[in-house]
Amino acid sequence: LGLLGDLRRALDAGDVELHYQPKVRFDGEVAGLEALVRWVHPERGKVPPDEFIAIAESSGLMPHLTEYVLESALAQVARWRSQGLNVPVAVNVSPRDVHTPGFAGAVAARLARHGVPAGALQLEITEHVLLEDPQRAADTLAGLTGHGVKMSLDDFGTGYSSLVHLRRLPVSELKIDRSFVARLAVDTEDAEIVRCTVDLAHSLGLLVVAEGVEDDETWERLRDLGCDAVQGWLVAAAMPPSETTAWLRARG
Ligand code: G
Ligand code: G
Ligand code: NA
Ligand code: MN
Repeated sequence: LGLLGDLRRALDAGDVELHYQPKVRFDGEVAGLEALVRWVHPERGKVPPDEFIAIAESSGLMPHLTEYVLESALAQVARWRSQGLNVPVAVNVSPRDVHTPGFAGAVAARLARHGVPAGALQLEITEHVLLEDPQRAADTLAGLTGHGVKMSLDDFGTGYSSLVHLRRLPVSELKIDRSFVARLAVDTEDAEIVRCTVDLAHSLGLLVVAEGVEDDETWERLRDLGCDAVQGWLVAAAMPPSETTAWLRARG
């Protein structure tokens, strides 16, 4: 399996990059940035993240990939902070990470090493963290929130028995999966699902971010439904660090 070896080498060589996609509030304020990993293979060109993340998951390389992403994202956050750009960054973590012993402490140590306050880091998890060992996952998540790291529940609505999970997970934000957002303006059932999700999240004290917002009409519907922030190509696609810096500066 050539791709796994190549990914391992790319991580060792620092050849995997992070791009950043903004989450913005309806008043235009930047709520944060999501770090999204990008790998350009020397021969194959761009490898879709879904593809190499699946490989990392199944091969046991995932903890290493996550360490790499956290390291790279925190170095970037520290750089931005030193330039007066105090924007929180969200990193996607996999169920495997949450089940790695010592994960919460390792994240806290990494924050300290970069001089980044915990409040500047958010971790995006999915409901899948509860599939394997819910108690271990709950302990790790409690450890992370205890350190001041904010948790966000990604891809909401695509898992199973979502309400039970929502009650059990110490998250402060819920991201509505883009499969519900994409056709919001034309599909009344999707619109109802989003309305109920926003209301449910708010009744539990969570912020709601809608993913995959591509047009003005969807933006307006989400604003009217009381959603807190949006992410999507309408605002910006994921950008390399230098472009993100320029984007942040242009926003004032
Ligand atoms: O831009 P997009 O193609 O980046 O992302 C595809 C999928 O890969 C999404 O499900 C996204 O959450 C996931 N993903 C992107 N970056 C990372 C990462 O650094 N770690 C993990 N675990 N998943 C990521
Ligand atoms: O699973 P996760 O939610 O982290 O996945 C984010 C994925 O969604 C990434 O692949 C990212 O590039 C993609 N994405 C971000 N904004 C949009 C958008 O407006 N439209 C579409 N189709 N995809 C988007
Ligand atoms: Na995500
Ligand atoms: Mn998502």
